[in-house]
Parts: sequence; C-alpha cells; structure tokens
Amino acid sequence: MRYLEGWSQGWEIILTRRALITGITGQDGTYLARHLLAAGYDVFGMVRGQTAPTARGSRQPHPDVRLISGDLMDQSSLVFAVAQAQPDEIYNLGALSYVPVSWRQSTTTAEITGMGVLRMLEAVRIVAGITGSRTPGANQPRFYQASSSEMFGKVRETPQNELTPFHPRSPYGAAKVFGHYTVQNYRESYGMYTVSGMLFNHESPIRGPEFVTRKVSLGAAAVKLGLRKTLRLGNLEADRDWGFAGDYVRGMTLMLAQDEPDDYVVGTGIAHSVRELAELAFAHVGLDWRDHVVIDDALLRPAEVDLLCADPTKARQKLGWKPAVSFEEMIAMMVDSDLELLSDPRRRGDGLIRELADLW
Ligand code: GDR
Repeated sequence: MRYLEGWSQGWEIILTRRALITGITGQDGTYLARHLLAAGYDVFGMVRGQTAPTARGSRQPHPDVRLISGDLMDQSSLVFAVAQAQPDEIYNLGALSYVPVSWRQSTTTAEITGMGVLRMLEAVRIVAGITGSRTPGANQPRFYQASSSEMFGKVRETPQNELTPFHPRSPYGAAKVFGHYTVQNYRESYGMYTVSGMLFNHESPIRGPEFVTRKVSLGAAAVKLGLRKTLRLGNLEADRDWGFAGDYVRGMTLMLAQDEPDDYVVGTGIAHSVRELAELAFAHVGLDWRDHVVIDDALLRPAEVDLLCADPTKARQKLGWKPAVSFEEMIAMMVDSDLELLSDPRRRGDGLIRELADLW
C-alpha cells in the first residue's frame, strides 16, 4: 500500500499499489497475479487482440485481474497500456517462449522476445517523461524483465551465476540476451529502476503442455489411465535445473522490493536429466518409463543446451530467496494434477489428449 498524507487537512488516503503484467495468460503471469493480488495489489494484465478485453473470459487468469489491450510488437499500444495502468511495478513476462519454435519463427521471436523489451522500456520512458540522461526517478514504475538461463546456452562453466558469460544457442536465447542488455542499458543511461531475473526452468501443473516436464506428467498420467501407450521424447541427456513456478514469482517481487536495482540468478542449484524426469514421473504412477518412452529424432534441436544448473547464492544472500518445493515434490504434484485432469472429461481431458496427439 502507498499512503498519501494530506498534511494540510490531516487526512490520509490509502493508495493500493498497481502492477502491470505482460504475458498474463501464461504460467508465470497467472502465479504472479495470484501472488500480487494476495498481497493487496491492483493487477493489470496486458493481452493482445482487438476485441474488448472483458469479452475474453477464457483468457482471464484470475477474476480480479483487470485486462487491458497491448501488443509487444506495437509501440503505441504499450504507451497507452502503461499510461492507462499507471503501474508502480511492471513485470515483462511476455515472450515467444517455446525454444524449438524460435528457429521456425526466428524474426517473430526477435520482435516479441527481444524488441518487445525495448518497446516496453520506451513506453515507460515516454509515459514517465524521461528525456535526459540519468533523470532522477520520481513517479517511475519499477521494471522487472524475465531474463532466462537460456542466455548461458553452451556450457562455459557450471553452475552458472550472474557473472557467467552468455553463449545463447537459439534465436530465443539470443533475443533474451538483447532484452537483458537493454534492461541494463536503460538502468545505466536513464537511472531507471530496471532489474532482470535470470530464471532457470520453472514448472507447475499449469505449465504449457509443449514443455518437457508437463509433456512427461501428462504422458505418465495418460499411459496410467490407458489413454496412450507411448510418449515420444527428444534428447534424454539434457540436464536442467527445474524449480516450482510459484517459488520463482516470489523471487520476482523480492527483486523489485530492493533499494537498488540489480540482476539475479534464480534456480535451485540442482540439475536433473530428462531421463531422470521420465523415470520419476512414470514411477510415481507405478510404471517403468522404459516400457513407454520412445525416442524421436525429430524432437532434437538444431543446437542443444546440454546442462543448466544455477548458482543462486546472490538471490539467497541479498533477497533471502530460497525454493520451498523440491523437484520430486513438484513432479508428483504435476502428475497427480494431470491424473485428475485426464480422469474428468468435463475438465477437457479428452480434448487435451486429442490436441496433444501431434506433439506426442
Ligand atoms: P527449455 O524447456 O527449452 O529448457 O526452455 P523445455 O521444457 O522445452 O526443454 C527442456 C529440455 O528437454 C529436452 N527435451 C524435450 N523438450 C521438449 N519441449 N519436448 C520434448 O519432447 C523433449 N525431449 C527432450 C529439450 O531438448 C531441452 O533440453 C524453458 C522455457 O520455458 C524457456 O522459455 C525458458 O526461458 C527456459 O526454460 C528457462
């Protein structure tokens, strides 16, 4: 809450803090919106499209989120969105975020995932009237950028921390590097309060079904329920540091609560392979993954990121952040949730399986 004191009349107005989230309909947008609403914020979510946002009931991540129109490809729409929301905090989570698609839609990825960051920062700069260099920061929103462990890409050193050099391996990773440096540049050029969270993979029961953890949790549940016999996967040897999305959005808000803006790595510090993931998920439903997982070379990537493992020391020491949910607990949570989902046709279990037929 912000308090405005009417010193002359002795009255006090309570102003609720306002947050604007891009990527509101995604996993992180949904968890972050819930977290901020619970903390008493007014939450605005930016969505694309030309119809009135209120008509998009199905895209509403939470009934209390106020949807406003805006498109990361369109500069003026972002100026309007920032002017309309008048946020104290902006969380730029919007991106084309599925790495394999970034090779097939490389320029769109650069436009949304990379240039979208610059356009959001420009919108803040224009609305706040920041024209000179290092203008002091009255009435400026604080800006969070969703940077990614994909920026580290090809392993130079492990675990990776804030000083590890970047070597992106996909158009997605390259676009995130551009966004990351642009955020630093606006901090240094204009004195704006901008931070980047270099988040490692984070998952949940509402993770998109194209990402490997959810694909495996849905696959294990579908096989268990007799809806499928097999699950196709690509590279089983890739190692990732997987954490729980609910823990990671807490990290985002902690970053914006610091006196000084800075960049932070957020991860668990423990890596697992895709093979271990499959083993764990199928074992959770009493099955042996080797009886059901089929390797499909078509799912291999043009350039792979072999190993990502975070060194979250700075986040722990400066933000007091640490994950509450372990990898094992999270995978069990996801498989249980998908068992429930696929058991209930009213919750679109049947439709989801049909939709996923191509992916699997
Ligand atoms: P990632 O997540 O690319 O790390 O990016 P994803 O879950 O897609 O892949 C993780 C690893 O699993 C291997 N893999 C498969 N991946 C998918 N999706 N499907 C498969 O069938 C499969 N088989 C093996 C991949 O090769 C890869 O090595 C995620 C995204 O959320 C990004 O937006 C985010 O920035 C990073 O995490 C941190």
